[in-house]
Amino acid sequence: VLSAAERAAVRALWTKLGSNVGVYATEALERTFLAFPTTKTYFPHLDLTPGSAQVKAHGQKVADALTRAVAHLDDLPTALWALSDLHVRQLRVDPVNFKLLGHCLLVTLARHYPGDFSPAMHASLEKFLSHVISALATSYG
Ligand code: ZNH
Repeated sequence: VLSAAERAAVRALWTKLGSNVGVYATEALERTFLAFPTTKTYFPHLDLTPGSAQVKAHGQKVADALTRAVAHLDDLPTALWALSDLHVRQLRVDPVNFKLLGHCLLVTLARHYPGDFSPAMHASLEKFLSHVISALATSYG
């Protein structure tokens, strides 16, 4: 569970991100595909070249899911249940991949918000992302 201070830090950063969450989620996806090429195997039907409109559209979906998670810090498993079911049963994503995307999200945010990225903010985001990841992996049982 995130402490009150950790929640406040995540919410504050999200407020600052505003409408740019999709931009950073897209950068995180591009970094994931480049740094961890095996992740690309889940998207054979998409154009994954840098600047691809399809990656941008997918980045926006991931961003919207993360924003929903920030709005439901008290009950991530419920908020992300349907998405977990989709990833586990239909998409069959190996959960190790969630950590790779989470890592690239952190790198992306640290790069764009260096002034906000105190050790406490870093720790808060690590905790938030690990909770999102375990909520997404819930359906693996
Ligand atoms: Zn995922 C899809 C989110 C991770 C793979 N995703 C998706 C979506 C969303 C998401 C929202 C959409 C859905 C619908 O449409 O309904 N993801 C997410 C998140 C995360 C993720 C939040 C974390 C954080 N994924 C992931 C990973 C992978 C994936 C890691 C691998 C690698 N997804 C996926 C796929 C899909 C998705 C394959 C489908 C796409 C299309 O479009 O086809």
